[in-house]
Amino acid sequence: MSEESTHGFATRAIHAGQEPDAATGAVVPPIYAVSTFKQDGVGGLRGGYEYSRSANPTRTALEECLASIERGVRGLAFASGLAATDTLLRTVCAPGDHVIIPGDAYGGTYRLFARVHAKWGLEYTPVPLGDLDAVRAAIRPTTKLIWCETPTNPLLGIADIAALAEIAHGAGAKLAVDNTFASPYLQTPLELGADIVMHSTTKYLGGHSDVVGGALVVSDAALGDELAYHQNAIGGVAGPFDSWLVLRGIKTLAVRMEKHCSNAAAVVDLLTSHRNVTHVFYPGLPDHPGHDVAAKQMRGFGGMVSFRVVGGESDALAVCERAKLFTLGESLGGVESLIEHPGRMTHASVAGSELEVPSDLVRLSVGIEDVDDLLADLRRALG
Ligand code: P1T
Repeated sequence: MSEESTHGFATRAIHAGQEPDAATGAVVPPIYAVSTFKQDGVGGLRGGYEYSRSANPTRTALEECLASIERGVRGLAFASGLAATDTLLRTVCAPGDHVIIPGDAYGGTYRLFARVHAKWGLEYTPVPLGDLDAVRAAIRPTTKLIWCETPTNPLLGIADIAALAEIAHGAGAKLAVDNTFASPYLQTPLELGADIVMHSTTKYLGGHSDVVGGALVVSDAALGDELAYHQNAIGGVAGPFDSWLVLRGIKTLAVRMEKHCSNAAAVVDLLTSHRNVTHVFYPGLPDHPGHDVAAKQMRGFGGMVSFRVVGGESDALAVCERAKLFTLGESLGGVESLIEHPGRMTHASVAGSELEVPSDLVRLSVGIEDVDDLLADLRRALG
């Protein structure tokens, strides 16, 4: 075991892949804003770099850090979360194959399966992944992948990663986990038996709402090579500036997640006792159906909270519009708190599908501001 792999999470987040620059001693990896690298004679590469779609030193630093914090052997950084998912699907699936997808998931992920890959012959079945019998029943001889999001976006559903890995492997399939909501600080799916972890690094890993990016991390080197081949062949790579921003964000992930979790717990306390709120979705609540599994596989319950309001869709929209400190906007996982209406915003693309979300639902990304200010803003918004 390398010295680095025995280090704690925060140490790896700050140092993995980030030795001081050999030439200058720069403590932070420089932004290599360059497309091509001088060769010392044909094929004479210095340090393996040839062309920045194939590899770029700033991206390599991020990819090594991602592998370390997710406890994998290979990390790959993409231009967005959806670019990462697309590359994964094109690597492990072919026309005629079948994928099990969650009954609740990010709308754009569903759209990628239903409107893009379905056209190319990839079949999919939405299944509530908390129901393991339903997952077993949905397996077909052609099932190549179980695609899992836990916690789910936006209903904070929980799936048992270890149990799903066992089902997938028993069927000769792979388990991929979208770990965006939890972040590797709270959950490391590869250690629970998953084959692939995917991130929208736009969210907690970047952490400051200033970059769009994606990642894949795997525990099997051969699968890592296949994904890297497709990453280069398809081309949806993270650029050097974006890689640098995500790498900088990761350095503070541990302290940010602690505050996201404690602020979210206070917000959940307020919401559960508020007369205008009919239901609160948060895996930290003891009566959440996935609470025990979440407590087993997560090291905290995260900063995402959803709730339903008494007055239906019009009230949900009004709450979103009255909030001030909670900024009305899509995305999540940044230091600033966000509020949104999934039915009309992030999940508009699942309207009319099995994944449709309730119209009276409001989703919060609880940021790391002073909690009293957040609670006052929510009280005012709820009326
Ligand atoms: O936006 P992008 O970086 O391509 O990532 C897509 C994605 C994948 N998985 C999850 C769980 C996500 O939440 C997202 C993006 N989600 C939003 C933009 C949102 O507001 O929910």
